[in-house]
Amino acid sequence: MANDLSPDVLLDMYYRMALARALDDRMWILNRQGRAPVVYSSNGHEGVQVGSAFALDRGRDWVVPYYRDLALVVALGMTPREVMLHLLARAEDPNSGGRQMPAHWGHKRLHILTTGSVVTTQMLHAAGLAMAAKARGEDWVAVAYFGEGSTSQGEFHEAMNFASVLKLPVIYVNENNGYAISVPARKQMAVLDVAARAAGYGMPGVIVDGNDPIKVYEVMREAVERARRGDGPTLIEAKTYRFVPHSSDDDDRAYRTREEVQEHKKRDPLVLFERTLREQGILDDQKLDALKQRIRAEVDDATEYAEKAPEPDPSTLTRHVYFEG
Ligand SMILES: Cc1ncc(C[n+]2csc(CCOP(=O)(O)OP(=O)(O)O)c2C)c(N)n1
Ligand SMILES: [Mg+2]
Repeated sequence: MANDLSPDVLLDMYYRMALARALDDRMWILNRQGRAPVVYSSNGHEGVQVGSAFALDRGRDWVVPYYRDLALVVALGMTPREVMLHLLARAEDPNSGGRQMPAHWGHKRLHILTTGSVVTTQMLHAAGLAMAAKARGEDWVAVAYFGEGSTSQGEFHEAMNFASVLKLPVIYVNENNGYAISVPARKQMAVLDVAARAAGYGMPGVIVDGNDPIKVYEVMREAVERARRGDGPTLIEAKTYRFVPHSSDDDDRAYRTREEVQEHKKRDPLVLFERTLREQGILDDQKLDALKQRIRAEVDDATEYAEKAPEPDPSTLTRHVYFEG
């Protein structure tokens, strides 16, 4: 399968993966300094998130992320300032005006549907969006992202079933990192692959190397085309790994060895992609240095901007909670 990605687009992909990693690193520092309440990372998942986003018509297709999806929202166009405004719950945060807890993404202009804390409900929300596209006769698609732990929950099965029965233009992207917080996948599912579950609903289930953004882009492209054609949903399982604890409140030493983490780091999507781009002559030391400097400046600017930004006015506390004539 050939991809149609130009060198500029490939560089942009790399930039967004690296930017998300740098934002994530900064968020952990802010948390450890007591300046940010909690962090949920995309660290390790950048390949699946950015690769799949680039196969979408960004800004037109609708995306329903989950808390792990920082690199995804960056790929969809969320700026570093917007990310930091959200982390620090500032009034100007486009995600929720500082109302939702960190990593509860949502951006009207970018067509990112607001995130709920109850995992897997986003799969039904995406099915609902896809029903709307179909009812209106419009050719945009909906996408939901979720972890493998979430596939043991009822909503996964309800969403998959009706998406398939109704042939909805929806793509389900599973980010399989092998753990639901401390629970390894083998303790909560009796099959090895999430993709195997697709057969039970009569839709294609595709396994892809989530650490390779190009491979993810290719399978996602095919799933998007299938959905736009009216041929129905696809389940994509991207095998990946998270390199950091579940959140800044978790200690992963309690359930996985350092050796295991180190072993997976050999397949860090950012490092692998850098190598690929160097081999193709798209990236060299000079370009990489310039990119790193640009990212550093953007992360610094975003941090400073968000820290100085005003908090929401307490008198607006109940906005969006109760009806306001
Ligand atoms: C219905 C529900 N049950 C439990 C939780 C608590 N919880 C938050 S994240 C999580 C683990 C989800 O794991 P997975 O789906 O594999 O995603 P990952 O974090 O590994 O990307 C759990 C149990 C929740 N938010 N909602
Ligand atoms: Mg998981």
